Amino acid sequence: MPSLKNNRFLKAIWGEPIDATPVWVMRQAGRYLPEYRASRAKAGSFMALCKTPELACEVTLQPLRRFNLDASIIFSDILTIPDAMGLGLEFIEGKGPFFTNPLRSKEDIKRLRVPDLDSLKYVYDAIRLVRHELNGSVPLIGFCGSPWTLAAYMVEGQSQPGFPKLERLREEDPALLHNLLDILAQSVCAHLNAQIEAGAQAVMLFDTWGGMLDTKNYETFSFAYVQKIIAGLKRNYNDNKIPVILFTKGGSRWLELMAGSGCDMLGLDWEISLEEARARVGKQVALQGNMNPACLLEAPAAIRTEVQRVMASFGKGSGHVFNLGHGITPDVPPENVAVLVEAVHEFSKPYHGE
Ligand code: 1CP
Repeated sequence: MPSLKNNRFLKAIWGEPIDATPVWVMRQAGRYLPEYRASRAKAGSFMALCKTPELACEVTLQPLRRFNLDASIIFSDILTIPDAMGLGLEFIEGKGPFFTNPLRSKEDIKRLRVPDLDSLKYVYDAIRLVRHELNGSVPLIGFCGSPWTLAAYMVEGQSQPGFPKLERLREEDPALLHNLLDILAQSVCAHLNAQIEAGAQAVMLFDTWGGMLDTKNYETFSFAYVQKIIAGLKRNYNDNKIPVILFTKGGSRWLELMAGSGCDMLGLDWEISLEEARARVGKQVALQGNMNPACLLEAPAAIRTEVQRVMASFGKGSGHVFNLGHGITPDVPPENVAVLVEAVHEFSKPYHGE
């Protein structure tokens, strides 16, 4: 294992003894932090923030300066891959991501190629900078979207409830969709491996929209590609074991299947209790999650109670990384994140040791 001053996160994934449960927060660098909003304003746009390694490094470190977090995650976005494929990513205030050149025809899909990794060099440069700045304090997580989730945005052009254009493509031309998913799986695998080479000490796959599928279609259109990606990752790099985290929003129906994907930890939303998840797969993989992000809008006492409930649900021993069940929302007061992080460390002590 790498020599880190705080190694709780990696130890928890490998099921090794720890003194307290590690915690980080999905989207921990984001709009709920005033210093993030200032950096974004300075950059001029979300994409400029992503593509300027010094600024991406700065916003990655912002939550770590405020809170006693046990892991960092590189500031970037899952949609940088489609941007590198030529789809032209933009973010509209209040509307979210959209592509100026979405996939509108068979030819658009047939023309796609695995992007030259040079066009994503800004991500690797940011990772190298963050590793330097962290100086071994906590590990750095790299990430990507799953092929299914990336395809959803690329076909739709933007976020759209139910992703109707993607669903139509899946029903009318599944072979063409498989072409797209295959190119994306190769791209995701290459991008994650390049992040590992640049210094990412764990990698996480976000399958935010996998849960919209039924079981058969999930296996065919999402899981099959996730499995291929995991099989192609550099799991041993420079004598370090690089753990893989798989997060599928709405995926608790498929815990056993996902635990067999080759991943080392499953990220869970709050649909399922950690107790049930641990009973179903606990020996095979570690678990990450799963407090409802809405709890962070409540009073400190309520947050502390909920932290205790989530921790009691997992129970004693290593193998749990505390997190939210989905990203933190922009309306959360930053002080509440401090309450969460301190509560996890404080209340988890009795769950570890003799
Ligand atoms: O306006 C802003 O400043 C942009 C808000 C924002 C942020 C802070 C976006 C736009 N992306 C990000 C960063 C980001 N995105 C991270 C950074 C690391 C961290 O601190 O955790 C990560 C891991 C992501 C991943 C991401 N982007 C996902 C998967 C995770 C999830 O939340 O489900 C998805 C689906 C996206 C797409 C995306 N990018 C941004 C938004 C608002 C969205 C979601 C759009 C939608 O609702 O469909």
